[in-house]
Amino acid sequence: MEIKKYLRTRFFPHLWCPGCGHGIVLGALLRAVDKLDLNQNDIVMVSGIGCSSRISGYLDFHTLHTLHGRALAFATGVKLSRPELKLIVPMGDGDALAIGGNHFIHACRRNIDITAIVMNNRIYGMTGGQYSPLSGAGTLATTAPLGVIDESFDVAKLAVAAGASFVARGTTYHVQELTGLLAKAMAHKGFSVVEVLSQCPTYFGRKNKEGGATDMMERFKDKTTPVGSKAKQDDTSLIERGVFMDRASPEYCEQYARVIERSKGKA
Ligand SMILES: Cc1ncc(C[n+]2csc(CCOP(=O)(O)OP(=O)(O)O)c2C)c(N)n1
Ligand code: SF4
Repeated sequence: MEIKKYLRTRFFPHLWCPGCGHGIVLGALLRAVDKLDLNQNDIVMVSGIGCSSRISGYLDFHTLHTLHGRALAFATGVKLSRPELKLIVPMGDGDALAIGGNHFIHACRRNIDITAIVMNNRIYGMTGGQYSPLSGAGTLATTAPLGVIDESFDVAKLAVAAGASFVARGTTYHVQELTGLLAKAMAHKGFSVVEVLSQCPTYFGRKNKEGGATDMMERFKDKTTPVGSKAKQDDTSLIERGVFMDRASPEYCEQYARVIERSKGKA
């Protein structure tokens, strides 16, 4: 794969810390785009604010770097006005599920044809390590030096319950699997969500004494298991990877086009 054609190399070196998982997600995403043979001029990437959201700056697609938590709202507008384009929205766990939680749920419910990538490093990386909705009780963060008391939740289950028609989870350790999941998500018609367990060694790793980037990735290997595996029955604390939902369901822009047709009929 000729990776450079997808990159805006003039913006390099990138701002990610050494060992950050977000660059691995970028690599997997590009391999998925290449695998599907998508035309980069047909791709619109919309992002909010965060280390994860910086992905849009480095890629030579049509890109919009918008407001923290509002990427899905902007992407919905783009998709409704140009339904033929492929929309990808990379978000951090804070971006997608704290300030942007409302937009996330409603994008799932509408089943609009957008691929949302939730890069879950369990922390607000860009702003200095504040705890996020996915940090989890008992973890440490700059805003919780004595331990987080808020419980986290399962993004994949939330997405399924809210109506997303494709939902998957991968990690930065299982990079080939991640490429496959991202390709499936982008090929899917409807709202697709891929949660990626990604490491922030600078804040989450350091605060929680998880070691360096490679130790954190080893943990993704040890603490996850393919969906439906026997290992999960034996150890319920394991986090499942793979596809949780993949179903055909009416897509929002197509439904909206029918409403327009009906309105013309009435006129
Ligand atoms: C409306 C608004 N509120 C707060 C911020 C500050 N802010 C920027 S990025 C961010 C959180 C970043 O965390 P996350 O979305 O999880 O992404 P990461 O940096 O960890 O990849 C916050 C709170 C902002 N830019 N705009
Ligand atoms: S602060 Fe964390 S999320 Fe942000 S670039 Fe550094 S390692 Fe990555």
